[in-house]
Amino acid sequence: MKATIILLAALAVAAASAAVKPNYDQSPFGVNYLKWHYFDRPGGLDDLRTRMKIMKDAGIYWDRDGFDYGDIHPKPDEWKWDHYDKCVALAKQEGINLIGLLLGGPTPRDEAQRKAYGEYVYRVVNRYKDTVKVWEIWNEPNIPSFWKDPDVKLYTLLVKEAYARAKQADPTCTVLIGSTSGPGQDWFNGIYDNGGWDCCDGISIHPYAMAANPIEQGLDEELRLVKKCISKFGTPKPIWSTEVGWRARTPQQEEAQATRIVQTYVIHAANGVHMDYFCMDDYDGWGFVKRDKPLETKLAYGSVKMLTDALGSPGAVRFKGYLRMPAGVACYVFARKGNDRVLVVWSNDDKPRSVQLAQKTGLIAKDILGRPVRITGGKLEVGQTPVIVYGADARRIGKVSGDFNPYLRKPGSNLLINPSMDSAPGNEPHGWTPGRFFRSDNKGTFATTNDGRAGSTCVSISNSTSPAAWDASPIPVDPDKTYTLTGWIKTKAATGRNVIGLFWYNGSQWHVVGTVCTAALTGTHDWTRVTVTARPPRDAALVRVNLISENNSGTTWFDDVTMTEQ
Ligand SMILES: [Ca+2]
Repeated sequence: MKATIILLAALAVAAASAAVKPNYDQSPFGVNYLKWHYFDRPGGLDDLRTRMKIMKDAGIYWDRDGFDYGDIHPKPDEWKWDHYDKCVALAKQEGINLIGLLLGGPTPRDEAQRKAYGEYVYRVVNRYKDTVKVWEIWNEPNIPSFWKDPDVKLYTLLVKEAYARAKQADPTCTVLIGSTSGPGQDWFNGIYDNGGWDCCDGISIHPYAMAANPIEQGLDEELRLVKKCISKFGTPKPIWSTEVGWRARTPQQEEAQATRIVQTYVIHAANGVHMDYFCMDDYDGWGFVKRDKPLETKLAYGSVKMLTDALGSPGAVRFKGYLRMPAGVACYVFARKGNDRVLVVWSNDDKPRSVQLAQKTGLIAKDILGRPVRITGGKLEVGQTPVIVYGADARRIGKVSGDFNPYLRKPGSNLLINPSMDSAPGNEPHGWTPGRFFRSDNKGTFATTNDGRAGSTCVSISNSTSPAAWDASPIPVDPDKTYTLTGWIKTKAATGRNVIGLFWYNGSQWHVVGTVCTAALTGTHDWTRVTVTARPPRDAALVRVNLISENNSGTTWFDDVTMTEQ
């Protein structure tokens, strides 16, 4: 979703026989990006080495970085390698694994441009094949920020060309395709429909959230739905999240950012998905390193280090399952040596909850900011900030199972965030926004009032033009399931169109791929229940519930909305 990634460059070498063997392990922790293009100056490589050490100190051994087409091939007869040679050689020496992002030049629209891109892919992969084994074809081609007028047919043609040329250079490399802004099911369906599915070894996605945190985002469900989508294409292929992140622009936001980053890494690890955090630098508030010399970090840096220490990095993370917890608590179990286990526990919201573990002794707990957490007789209190529990023993902690994943949807449960609207800090209901995502659609008077059902909080729209709607946080949806939307509407001298609707979005949320609405109300009515049931279109990845009041010269109130999955 990042509209502005500045990309870089990189590559390299063949001659570093004395170098440390690259660490091509299965560590799932990565970052974007070391910004190699900043280091093409005296002393620059030493700075880059410093940054690699900072990364590794946090237990992160993967860097996703750009091998910029324009830098490497500035003129028809010129190929410039020196800078990338040095950077890749350094990564090799330092044991940093690279994901090479192959991006740059004009959007390839014709055969000549595709062939030219293919030649660049061949040359880059061939030059660095001893060091760089994972390559990604373009960045976020499903949004106009990176690919003018996104067109999955054209992208698939590019993938076919690039895959053939990459494999010609290095049959053992891994080629990732997609690189979608958002979960991208529509994009992968399109690649499959256009015959490109065989031209990849894995897919990449950028599951940035438009929600408050990964729990409200439904990140666990989102990853499982992407997996389900591509499982229909045949041979299973791995998913890599090559960009995802959370901002903290002030010190007061840093604990929440650290929490979200750790939860995001843990949820990815539990789903077997590699993840590159965007980004190590504090670009626009996203990162966790403010400055490298002298090192100044945000809280998330220490939290990530604690997590990678606990889970083991470098090396594969061994997720074993979940412990059964009280409602609102998640507990992930990871294996260390032998029967040694480490638990990561958190409460879904800011309500602290009591947890009683089956193992009563030998446990030590700390939260991810390093603060000790009291644990007595296996009992502890957990809040939103994740707690790491050390000293767990596989033989004493009780049953560990995938069935205890707290984010598995239960039939009939309400999937919406703050459906009653009663949580309204700052006098706007949490999870609800006036106006539609990516458009304004807020022409009218939008209010949060105490006119709700039984005197509770609700929202209203008056004196609206068309279009006008309250928009809910997006929720991941499964096109194989059916959804029932129910809500309550009250009207006073209402005109126009007053309904509640489901807006199905594609993964990037740049396109509404379908809508369905309840029956409409006009005139004056006390609270009236409205409902509609529908199945999402195949390309839907997310749904936003909209509370709609268009061309209304009166007032319409909305409250108590539910959306369930069947
Ligand atoms: Ca309410």
